[in-house]
Amino acid sequence: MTTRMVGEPVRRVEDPRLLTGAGRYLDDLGSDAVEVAMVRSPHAHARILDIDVTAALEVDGLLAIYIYEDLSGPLADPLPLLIPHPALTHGRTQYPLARDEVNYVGEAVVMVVAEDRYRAEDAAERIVVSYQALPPVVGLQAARDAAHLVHEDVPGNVAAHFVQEVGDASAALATAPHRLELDLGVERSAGTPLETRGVLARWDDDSQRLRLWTSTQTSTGVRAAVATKLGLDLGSVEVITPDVGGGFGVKIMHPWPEEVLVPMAARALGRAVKFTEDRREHFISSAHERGQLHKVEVGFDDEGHLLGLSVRFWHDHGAYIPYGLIVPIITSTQLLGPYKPGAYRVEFESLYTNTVIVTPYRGAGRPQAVYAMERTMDAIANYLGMDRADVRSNNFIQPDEMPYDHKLIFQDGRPLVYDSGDFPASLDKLKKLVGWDEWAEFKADAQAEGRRVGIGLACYVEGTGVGPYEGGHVQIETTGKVKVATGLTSQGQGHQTAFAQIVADELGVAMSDIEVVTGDTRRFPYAVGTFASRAAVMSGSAIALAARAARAKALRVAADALEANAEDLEIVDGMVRVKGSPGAEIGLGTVAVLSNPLRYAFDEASKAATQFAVGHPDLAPVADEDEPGLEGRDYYSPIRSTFANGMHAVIVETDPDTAEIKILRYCVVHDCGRLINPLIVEGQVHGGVAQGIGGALYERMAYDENGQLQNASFMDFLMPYVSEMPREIEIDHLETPSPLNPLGIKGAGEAGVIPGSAVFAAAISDAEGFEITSMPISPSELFSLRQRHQAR
Ligand code: MCN
Repeated sequence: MTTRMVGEPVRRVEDPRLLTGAGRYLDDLGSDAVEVAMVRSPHAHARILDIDVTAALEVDGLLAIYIYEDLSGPLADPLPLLIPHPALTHGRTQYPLARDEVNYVGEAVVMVVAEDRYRAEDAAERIVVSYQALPPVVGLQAARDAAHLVHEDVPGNVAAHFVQEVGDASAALATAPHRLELDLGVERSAGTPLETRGVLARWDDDSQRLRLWTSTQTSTGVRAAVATKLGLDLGSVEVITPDVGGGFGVKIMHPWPEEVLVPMAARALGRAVKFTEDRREHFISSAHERGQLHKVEVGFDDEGHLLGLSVRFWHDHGAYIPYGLIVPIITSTQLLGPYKPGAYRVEFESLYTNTVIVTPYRGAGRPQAVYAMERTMDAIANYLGMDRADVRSNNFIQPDEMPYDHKLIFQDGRPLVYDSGDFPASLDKLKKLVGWDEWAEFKADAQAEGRRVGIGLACYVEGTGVGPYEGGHVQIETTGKVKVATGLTSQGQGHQTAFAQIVADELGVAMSDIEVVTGDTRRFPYAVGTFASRAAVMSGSAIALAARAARAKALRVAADALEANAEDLEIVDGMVRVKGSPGAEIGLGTVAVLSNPLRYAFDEASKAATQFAVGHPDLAPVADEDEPGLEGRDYYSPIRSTFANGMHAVIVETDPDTAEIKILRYCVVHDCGRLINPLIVEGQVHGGVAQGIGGALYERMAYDENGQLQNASFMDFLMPYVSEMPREIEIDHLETPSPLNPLGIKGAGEAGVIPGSAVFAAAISDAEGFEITSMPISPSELFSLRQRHQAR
């Protein structure tokens, strides 16, 4: 009997290769390529007066210098605005090279191509750009004050203003027995993948085709953009994603300026051209996120039931908006978490600032949303003197209320309807795991020893598996091996393993006989991409459907060969056999040969199959409805997102003298529906929790008032190392399957990061006895807060 693979903690098949240094990342490719260096703006806001390249022309090995005036056709237009939204009334995107104005330090102004990077950098250094500095708008307060404008034609720096309301929140607030107001802030941060951005392009003059390798989360998006910008057919552009050393949302953007400029140069020069971003460039010219200020008003009754909730927030969108309003819209809808809010009004403004652009970073607006909502829950509990967990459970949507329609519009433009989840069961599990009911005793004992300890709890719901579609292709080879392809890309999520598990179950073949390819438009040309925790739901479902199609055909063909009914067949260990009839069997490889009208093969592995076919001269030809080959292709397109959920608790200890914040325990209860691979999901949760800890305690983009990023290196931008992580992240799973897809899956890739700021703010507040309202929080900030509270 073949063991079922879905649900098993299978070790990742990717790891032996990656862990032994055999991975092939972008910069490992193209040893023959000439290289690019970019001249970037040193000003946060300035007019370009002149670009003098004379001195650069003398650099030996220089091949080309491009400024805006060298761009023509669609390349001279601003980069596309992805995912437009009616509320985005003042969308502005950047030109591939700045035209007459720069709007953040790091904006690309000139591209230099030379025989190697050294010479490209030498030439770049000799280019003199004259600027007229303009007053920069740095930070949300400056953007709101609007003393200066980022874009002259955008009044008040307001790119978008959006309101959604269910019920009458003002009336509910006015009549509620109790009412609280909170001001809550989260600072700007960023995903910082170990591998920075990079792109390599080769132009083939004979076939007039472009081949592009790029470190991306969206290979098909890059292909579409490059084809459009260079005036090529989609079919003339191939995009291949090599190993990607992390993306975390940064590489969701498409195209980056370099992704269209490098192929342009490759075509013009007839040389392979490569760009590899350095670390400082990554900080100042890729993307950031998180910066938001929130004003919450909440009305509730004596048991803490929410009656009315009104949230206004301001979102720092940076200098341009390439990625629509995805982040603030996610905040505005996912803020509700597992709760029924009563009447709800949410309103946000997206504001331009003279800082790096904003695109979704793992969690995408949810860490801020959960922080705002969970701080509100804690405030209600403190006000009423209630247990923090009880206030939450009093407001939970109950399992028998699923599907639950919030009567709001979600980020994908569809109704915000939760499909599944059992929040009371999750909370019970978390309380048991962390010892919630024993906490008061633990805390009292610790306090008696002069220690400051605190516990925090935070709940979240996450829309995952967003559409519109993803596809899968499953091909059974004449060797009996199976090749699987899907168009989305992988950045370390273990897709090769998880997708192979799905196919192993659907086809009854060993995982070692399955090869999975992602992010290669030659293998699968249609796809959306890897973001929003969607790969498992979208490609996992599509691949399962494709495998089912391949299986159905295998059974049809084998039924002919075995003179049996297809319904009486099963596939076990790669053999199609008649149930209950030992000996009547045929290998899948043989079935693949039989599915090929030529019915002969030259390779050794297929010889036996050929003989089998020749020995059955009366075999029916490939049935009329079938195409030759043993393969299946299918697409999965959900009616709406499926909603994962989880709850985290952390116990911290703060040093009474130094205000150092130590993590004593970190507990997670997580529900991503049916688990394909618990080991991978736990790895994803661990990585996410690490980023959540970073967001809560360390990571922030420290801009000065001139818009210069002060910490654009790993020396200065603090991240949690293994030494800052808790010794263990304790995880318990709850599996409430999604009814929306064939495998009952919900996404898991972002979950770990989402409650980070909320849960730490709660725990530190509990330890200190005053409320934390701005994140991240460092020991020195905690120290100052203590002094301020003592002075009161
Ligand atoms: N999985 C599973 N069972 C489930 C759900 C998921 O076994 N019920 C597995 C999947 O098969 C997949 C992994 O968990 O191998 C994550 O699946 P999913 O939730 O579908 O998320 P995606 O694969 O779409 O990954 C995207 C998500 C996002 S949005 C960011 S950002 C992120 C993340 O994943 N960036 C990452 N995890 C990352 N992990 C690494 N190493 N590097 C990144 O850049």
